[in-house]
Amino acid sequence: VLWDTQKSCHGFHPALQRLCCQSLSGAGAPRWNDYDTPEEFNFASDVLDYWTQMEKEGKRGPNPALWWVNNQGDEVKWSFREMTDLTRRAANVFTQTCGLQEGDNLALILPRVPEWWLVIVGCIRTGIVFMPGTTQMKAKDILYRLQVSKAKGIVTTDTLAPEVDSVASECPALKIKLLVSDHSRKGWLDFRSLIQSESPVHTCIKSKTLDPMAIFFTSGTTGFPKMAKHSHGLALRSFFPSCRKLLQLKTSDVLWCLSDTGWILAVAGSLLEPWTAGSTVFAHHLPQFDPKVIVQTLFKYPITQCLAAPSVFRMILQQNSTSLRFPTLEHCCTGGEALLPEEQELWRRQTGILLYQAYGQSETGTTCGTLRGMKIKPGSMGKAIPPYDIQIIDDKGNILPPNTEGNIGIRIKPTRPIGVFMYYESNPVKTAEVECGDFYNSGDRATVDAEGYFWFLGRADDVINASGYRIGPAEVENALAEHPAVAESAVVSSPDPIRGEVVKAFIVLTPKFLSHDRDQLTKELQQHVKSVTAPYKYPRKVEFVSELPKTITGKIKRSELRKKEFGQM
Ligand code: BCO
Repeated sequence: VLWDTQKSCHGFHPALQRLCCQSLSGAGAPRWNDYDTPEEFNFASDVLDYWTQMEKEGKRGPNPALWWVNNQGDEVKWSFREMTDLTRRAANVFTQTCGLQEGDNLALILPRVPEWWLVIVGCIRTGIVFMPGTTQMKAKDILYRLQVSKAKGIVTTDTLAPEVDSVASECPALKIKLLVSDHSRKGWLDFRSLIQSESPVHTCIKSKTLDPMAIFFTSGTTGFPKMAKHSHGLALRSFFPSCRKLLQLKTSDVLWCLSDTGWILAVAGSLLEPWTAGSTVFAHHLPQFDPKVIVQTLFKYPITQCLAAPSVFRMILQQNSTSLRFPTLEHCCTGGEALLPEEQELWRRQTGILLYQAYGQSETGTTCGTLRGMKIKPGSMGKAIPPYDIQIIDDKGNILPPNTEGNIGIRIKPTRPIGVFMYYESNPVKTAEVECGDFYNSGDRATVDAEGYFWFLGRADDVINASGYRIGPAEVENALAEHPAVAESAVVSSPDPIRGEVVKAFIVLTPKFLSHDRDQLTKELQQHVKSVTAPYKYPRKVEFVSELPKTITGKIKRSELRKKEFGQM
């Protein structure tokens, strides 16, 4: 069932109206085709404003579109009508006040504050390409992003505004700085007061489905993060019946997605998926992650669905809470890193709720999953979600038989499916590198069984997946290299019972530091990495070595170190 509270497709452009009507025309009638792509699609006008219309017509219940709380007792509840009003104002702030235009890039570095939703939908209304980033970023990370994307604008809070100001002179394209704060700051526009004063009248652009909508930065083995550019098709994909089967959200559902606001999982789980279904998005703004507060929140609020990385569920289980029988929670879904069968079983025993796995990347959104109600095979990330054709491929793009280890490939030829990224912005070389025959090569290793269930094995390259964060070793090695104690370093993944994997640094010390206390030095180097780059990348394990394993050409053999960590040597 596409909509659960009504049977009208009123408000959609003709292409979608046709598709919706097909899906609603009763049993036996052709279902909405996962493979049919309307030429035009815009999430703001076709989805958000649709629910506003439903609210006006009394065809949607009184539950809010956004329910936001923080740990100081503040609460925001916005209906879809208010979301439409506020996001139209945001659109006017961007185009009228700031002079930004369709196709311009806007960096969005906000914690979980209500304005995060206003900025994203405001961008979608205007065709401005939003680029979310984690608030853990430091000046250097921000500088890189602003320079490589030639962003015309940035939206952030007063915590990060000084970091932005410290690098802004090196970013000639940056014209607009918008501050989300109760205070003002010189050189910055006050987003909150502009929202109040701007007009709520705005005409949404008629975006083509394949026009650009967002850029997500994603780490690789070498160099700095790449810019995976997505079209409006990413939002349309949440609309596909196949995709909606993953969570099977209803308008009465309250979905809490705990992913950091810098990642694609947050855009999908805290915005696209729930609002496509007309559900309530729940958000709790915590300055620091605290599993105790997560448990209290699941008891206190009528949350029906929860979406988070496996590390979050592990940390909740570690709490030794007297009870994890949450009164309203019905469905849990996890993705972003591997999950062990015993963890899934423990969650079921403690909560009485199954933990469903999904799989995706910044390049692809959710591509694979155990759909709600589908048989769970513990440890498996489920089956391909149409229209994605996922196969296990070799390095030439040949499809491998079941139960054979290979790369996870998503078919992109002859047709690139909706939802897969367009390309790495300004990087045709990297874009070409991930094309492998008819497939996009994810770089993740897995097998598929005879029933089509996928089993994740690990990365094919040196990328580290620590508690759901994708970390490039070079990013950490570069940060370490800035410290005078480090002659050279090699950064690899290491197993961890809570975070799945953590960053481990093998360090060769400079002669001056050889006699220093190792524990003290470890702490100092960890603190150093936290201070020069986003702290989630810091090496939680450090080992001092006299030399690093190298090839005859002098290249560090990270794979050798990694294998040792995982007991494979
Ligand atoms: O553990 P430590 O205390 O030593 O260090 C932590 C933080 O305390 C610290 N930190 C954070 N902000 C800081 C700071 N230090 C200095 N200044 C700041 N501003 O740095 C360390 C950060 O590590 P963390 O974020 O992993 O730690 P935390 O707080 O324990 O959080 C745990 C998780 C599980 C909540 C967190 O790791 C997380 O959110 N993981 C999930 C990430 C995610 O959403 N991934 C999905 C990506 S999208 C995708 O995969 C595609 C799927 C379709």
